[in-house]
Amino acid sequence: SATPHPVPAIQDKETPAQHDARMAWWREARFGMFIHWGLYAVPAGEWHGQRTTHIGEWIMNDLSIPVADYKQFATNFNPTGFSAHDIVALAKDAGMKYIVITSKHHDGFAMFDSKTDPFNIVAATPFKKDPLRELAEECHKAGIRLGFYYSQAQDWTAPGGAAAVRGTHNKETGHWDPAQDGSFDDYLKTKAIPQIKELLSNYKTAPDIIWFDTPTSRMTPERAAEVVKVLNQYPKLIWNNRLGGGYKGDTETPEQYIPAQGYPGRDWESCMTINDTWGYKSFDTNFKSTETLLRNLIDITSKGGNYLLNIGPDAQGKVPEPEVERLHAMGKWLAVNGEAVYGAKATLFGAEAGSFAPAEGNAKPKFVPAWEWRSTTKANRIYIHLFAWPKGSFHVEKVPRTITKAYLLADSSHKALKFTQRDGVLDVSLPEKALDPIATVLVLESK
Ligand code: FHN
Repeated sequence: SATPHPVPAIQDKETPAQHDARMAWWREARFGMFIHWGLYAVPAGEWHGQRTTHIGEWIMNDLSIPVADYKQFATNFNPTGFSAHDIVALAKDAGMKYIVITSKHHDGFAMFDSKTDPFNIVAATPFKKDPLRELAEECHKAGIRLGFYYSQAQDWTAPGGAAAVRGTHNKETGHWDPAQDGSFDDYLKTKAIPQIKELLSNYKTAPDIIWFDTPTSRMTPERAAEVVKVLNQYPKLIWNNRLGGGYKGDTETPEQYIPAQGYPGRDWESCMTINDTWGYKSFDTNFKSTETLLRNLIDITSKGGNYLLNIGPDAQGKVPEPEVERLHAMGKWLAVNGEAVYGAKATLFGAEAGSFAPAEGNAKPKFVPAWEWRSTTKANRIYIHLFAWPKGSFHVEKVPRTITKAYLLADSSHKALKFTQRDGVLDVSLPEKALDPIATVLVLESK
């Protein structure tokens, strides 16, 4: 059995029923918006004529930008195009139920009004406003849940936050400038923990999620326990598995892939980018198609997880248009077919059912969209999300329920389709053409 934590977390103390109650809204939600927005939007992937080949928010580490130079970006950060109202409206229109935004990424720059450290958007920029406050208010009005991403174990501009061997340019921990020297414990005590407290108490309502990123070996059980003491004061808070120190948190967080079997018995959320970067990069135009994004959402839901899909606003605070377009298109599909996603549970046919080419292994980062269909489940309904349209009829075996009616969700009259079911083998007659080329949902009702 696991070693007991120095300080028990909420997950160690609550009953299964209390845990289910705390996770209920999150399990219902299925689809959330990740926002990577910070000072790295100013260089937008390029510094002194050099383009980073890595993700945009890592530019400081990737190009070994000295702390003082990086901090200079703040004097040019004036995102007057940012509208919390528009971003929340975009999330809502896309059918997303929650937002998780970077309050402080590895670069150490706080995107909120922090009294702890002046390296923040209110104190260090001409903008002078707190976008997280605006976001908190707009989310509250719109009924969208809000989470704050916080990089607790790595901070490249705070002394001690980027601790590694001096002089080693280490891509994982980042340490290349004497200004980064210092004690990790001091960093935790004087910056990370006070800022986490601020995030939990600055606004009218406490956030619904703290999304930690990402543990290093320095985040020992004893150090993590100091953070847990703070989290324990917020009994409704959901937090992920990236705190460190052996704390498992509430959610598994596969990044940029869909685990082939999901995580039976654990809540989980795949976070993914729309192009190839989290933080804005002016020259990354490798946007995934709406088809891929929507089928990712369906695939994830069919395995019992949530999809946290990222947008990367630019230095003006504007969301790149190709991202906006795709989110609107997803929302259009969800407006018709959302019933088969929100609150839906994993497939009854096994995670690989419907695959032409089953995804391999948990760690496989590549998305293989060669499927015929995916399935999600509710109490009296099985949903078959058809990606490829079968000729004449849909055939499936081992149906574990007695079906009483079959129809297409996108057919507003819910006209009954003819079907036969014998020994669990079901055949449903289909119209000639799919109602939606990306995914047409066949509903199988049972008593
Ligand atoms: O290093 C970060 C990365 O920049 C990004 O924030 C992702 C999002 O999950 N997480 C980290 C790597 O795990």
